[in-house]
Amino acid sequence: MAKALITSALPYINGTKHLGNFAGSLLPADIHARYRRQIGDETLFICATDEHGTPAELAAAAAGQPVADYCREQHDRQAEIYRRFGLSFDHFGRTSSARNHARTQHFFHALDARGFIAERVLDQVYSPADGRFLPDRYIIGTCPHCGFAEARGDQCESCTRPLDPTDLRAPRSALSGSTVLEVRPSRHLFLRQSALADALEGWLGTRRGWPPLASSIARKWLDEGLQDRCITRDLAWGVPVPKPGFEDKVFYVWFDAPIGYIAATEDWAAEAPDRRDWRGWWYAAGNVDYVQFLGKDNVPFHAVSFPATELGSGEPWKTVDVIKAVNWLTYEGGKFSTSRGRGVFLDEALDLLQPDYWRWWLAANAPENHDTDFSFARFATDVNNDLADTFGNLVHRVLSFVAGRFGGIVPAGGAPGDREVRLARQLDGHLSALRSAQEARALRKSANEIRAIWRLANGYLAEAAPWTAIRTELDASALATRVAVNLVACAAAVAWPVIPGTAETVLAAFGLATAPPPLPGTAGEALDRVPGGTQVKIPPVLFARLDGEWVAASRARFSGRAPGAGREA
Ligand code: B3M
Ligand code: ZN
Repeated sequence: MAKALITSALPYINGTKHLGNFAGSLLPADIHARYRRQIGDETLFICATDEHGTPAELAAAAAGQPVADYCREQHDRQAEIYRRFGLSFDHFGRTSSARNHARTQHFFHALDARGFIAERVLDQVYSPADGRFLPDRYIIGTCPHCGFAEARGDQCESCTRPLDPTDLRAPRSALSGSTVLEVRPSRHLFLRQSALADALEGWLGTRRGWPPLASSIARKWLDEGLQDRCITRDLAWGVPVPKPGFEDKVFYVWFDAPIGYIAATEDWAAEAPDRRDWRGWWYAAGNVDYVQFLGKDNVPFHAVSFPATELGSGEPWKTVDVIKAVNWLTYEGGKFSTSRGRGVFLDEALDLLQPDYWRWWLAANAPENHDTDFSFARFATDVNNDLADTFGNLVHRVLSFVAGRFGGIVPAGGAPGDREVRLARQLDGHLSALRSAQEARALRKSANEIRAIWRLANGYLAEAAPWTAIRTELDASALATRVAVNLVACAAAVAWPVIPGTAETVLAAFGLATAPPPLPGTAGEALDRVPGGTQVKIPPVLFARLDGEWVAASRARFSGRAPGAGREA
């Protein structure tokens, strides 16, 4: 039996995430983790909030809170939202944890001891009024391109052009507003990635099964020649650099964040005595299949920088086997924007509809091969077709028929004939196609096969028409009803990784409440799960239809606010 280690990119701490963040890593990772549990693999699904760096400091300052308090509060808020969305983390940790500090410093020492750390002096902007160096985005001024007065030293939010702090006109400190800024030298530490290029090249050559999006980005970085990377920052909030002369510096957030995958596993292990073996997942770990889920902008850090940290340590750390990367989800023809409040944020999504509506749509339309646009109109059409008319209607028709005509007891009797043989053959085909799609972490294909099974069930029901047969041939009606009931159970079990809450409600109607529900291997198995004599309940309506009015109202509600008037962070 394989061990499946699954991580989602760590959501940054500064505020509630939007549907785009959810579709990019959290949801695909959860679906895969659920699938692996469903087929019986020993599965560990790890995530955490990514808490260090400048944006956390800035967001805390904007909220008027000490950064540690801000992060604790935001972590709890995100954890609650992910719980409500049904994300089945084994552990949802924090990169600010003591174990991540220790693990990050450990990697640094190991890299330093092997000569992969170099010291260099950089010129940086210093603010005497603030008594500190200012990172690029702590410097605000007028954009030389578009005249936007609130442009940040790394990028202009209005025209989106990347900037250097020295490009800004009338620059000032984002903290104190002081316009007295100096350039001063500051000592920093670099990870000598250039010296690890051959090791990385060899390592990448042994990876298999990456989607082209991930492997092409990784290749491009290696082919362009690896640059040494500055891994320290002049900030107060972060992992302290354990080296004399660097007491006032912390590690760069992208150095400690991926190490957080390991440290969050250590935190998980510390929670219960039967989990002490975190090393079995991460250190000299044989037989572990490690898959990372992330958006395309995070690929370089996972395909190059983090492996450089791991390989450079000289220790047998588990490196990623497959990076599943996806493109962007866009919103009504444009970008989601956290700062402008454009798009649907996860707390708002849950206020509108229960999570399985979102989970289904975002999986069935996953931005795998290209960017994908979310629009309320498309969302409503798909929800109505797939969830309300195909799945919801199937469940309701079958179960209310059992209640109305058989007193809520699945009827026995009747022998399978040609129609059932044909059904079983088609169901076998879809079950094995679904497995291959799930094995390949192909979200759209998996959703297509799930939908195909729902349609197959509806087709069988329409053809076998137990409500007609019941007038003349009771046995035929009993058979068709029992087969249809089993198709409903199968329809729910195959959909469980994507719409877990709804699937569990349906399975509970037959008293099949075990989570995870096993994935039927064959049609024979699937059609034999609910025997005659089983008592069934009718679940409440599973999915409501969304009408044009709902679409118009939702679109208006989420069209965004003016820049600056955004939600916190
Ligand atoms: N926090 C994702 C982001 O904010 C970043 C992922 C870290 S994964 C180690 O873009
Ligand atoms: Zn501009």
